[in-house]
Amino acid sequence: MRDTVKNPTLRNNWTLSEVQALFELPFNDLLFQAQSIHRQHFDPNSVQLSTLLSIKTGACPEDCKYCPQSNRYDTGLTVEKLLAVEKVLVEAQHAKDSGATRFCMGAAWRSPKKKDMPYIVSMVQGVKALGLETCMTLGMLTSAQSKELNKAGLDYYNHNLDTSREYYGEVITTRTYDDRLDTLENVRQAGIKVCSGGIVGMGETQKDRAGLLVQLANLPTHPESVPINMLVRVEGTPLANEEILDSFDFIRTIAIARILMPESHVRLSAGREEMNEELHALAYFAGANSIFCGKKLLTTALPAADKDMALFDRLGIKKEALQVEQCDDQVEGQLLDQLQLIENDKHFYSAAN
Ligand code: SAM
Ligand code: DTB
Ligand code: SF4
Repeated sequence: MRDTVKNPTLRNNWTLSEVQALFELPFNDLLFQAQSIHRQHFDPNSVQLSTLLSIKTGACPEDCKYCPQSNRYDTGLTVEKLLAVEKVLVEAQHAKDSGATRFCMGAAWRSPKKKDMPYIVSMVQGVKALGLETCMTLGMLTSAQSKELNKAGLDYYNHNLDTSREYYGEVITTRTYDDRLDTLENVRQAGIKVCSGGIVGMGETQKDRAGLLVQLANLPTHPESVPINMLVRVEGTPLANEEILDSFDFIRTIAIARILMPESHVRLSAGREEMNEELHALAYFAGANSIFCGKKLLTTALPAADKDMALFDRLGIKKEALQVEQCDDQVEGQLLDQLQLIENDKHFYSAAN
C-alpha cells in the first residue's frame, strides 16, 4: 500500500556520504535514476492536489527567519484570529469543487492551546465529512493532542524539519530540532500520517540539503508526504535578500527525495509562483507528485489554478484521485459519489485502480 510506508525493503540507514554522492551525479544520471524509481511506485503521469488554508494568521511568537508570520518581523501582514469553523468548511467545499483531495489547515502557532482544541477538532470532523482528506499544521503537538486529533479523523499532520540539524540553529532559535522530532514521533505514534519536509534556498550548503534528506529518510517510517519548499523571500523577513538557489540544485533535491523515499508523495511545495513551466515539468520528471493548488499558500501567492491545469494538459498529467482504501465508513458513500464524478473528469487518474 503506497500511502502507509510499510514496505520492509525501504531503507532508513542512509549515510550522509551516500546522499552527497547522489548530489554529485551528473544531472541526467540522477534524473534517470529518480524517474526509474518513481515509475516503480507511482503512475508517472499523476499528481496529487492539496489546498491550503491559513486558519490563524500572523502574530506567531516563534522566530523562524523565513516566515512572514513571525511577530518579530515587520512584513505588513494582516493578523487574523482563529477562523470560525463554518468559514473553514466553506473554503473546504470550494477546494473540493476545484478538484483538491486533501485540505490542509495551517495556524501560526508555536503549538495549539487547550482552548483551541475543540475548534480544531470540529474543523477536522467537518472537513472529513465533506469527503476530503484532512491535514493540519499547528506547530508542536503533545502525545495527548495527537491522539485527540487522530480520534477526530485527522489523516495527515505537517511538521517540517526545515533543514539539516547543523544549519537549523542559523534559522530558528525558539524551538530545537529535537522538539520537531518529538512532535513527529507523537504524531506517528497516534496513528496520523506524517507530512514532513523542508525549505531550500535559505543559504544552506549542499551538505545541509543532503543532511535534511538523510534525517527524513532515516525516520523509523518514511513520512508519507515530503514537501520540498523553495524559500519564498518575503520582504521584512531576515532571509528576504537571500541568494536564489540554482534551479538545478532545487531539482536535484526533489530527485534525491524521490530516490530515498520511493513510496512517499514528494510535494513541489512553496516557491512555485516564481518557477516557470519548464521547471515545473522538470520537477514532475524528477519525481514530484503532489502540489498545493488554489488561491494561495498560507499568506503568499500560488500560480492560478487554471495555469496549473493548462500545464497538466500540455504534459498529459492527471490529478490523482482520492484512494478508496484511505476512507472510513462514515464518508464512504460521499466518496463513491465523488469517484463517479471523477470518472467523468479527464484530469483524474484513479490511484485506486
Ligand atoms: N506554525 C506552524 C509551524 O511552524 O510548525 C505551522 C505553520 S508554518 C507556516 C508551516 C511551514 O511553512 C514551515 O515549517 C515552513 O517549512 C513553511 N514556510 C513558512 N514560511 C515559508 C517561506 N517563506 N518559504 C517557504 N516555506 C515556508
Ligand atoms: C509546507 O511544507 N509548506 C506549506 C505547508 N507545508 C503548510 C506552507 C508554505 C508557506 C509559504 C509561505 C506562506 O505562504 O506564508
Ligand atoms: Fe510561527 Fe510556524 Fe512561521 Fe515559525 S513557521 S514563525 S512557528 S508560523
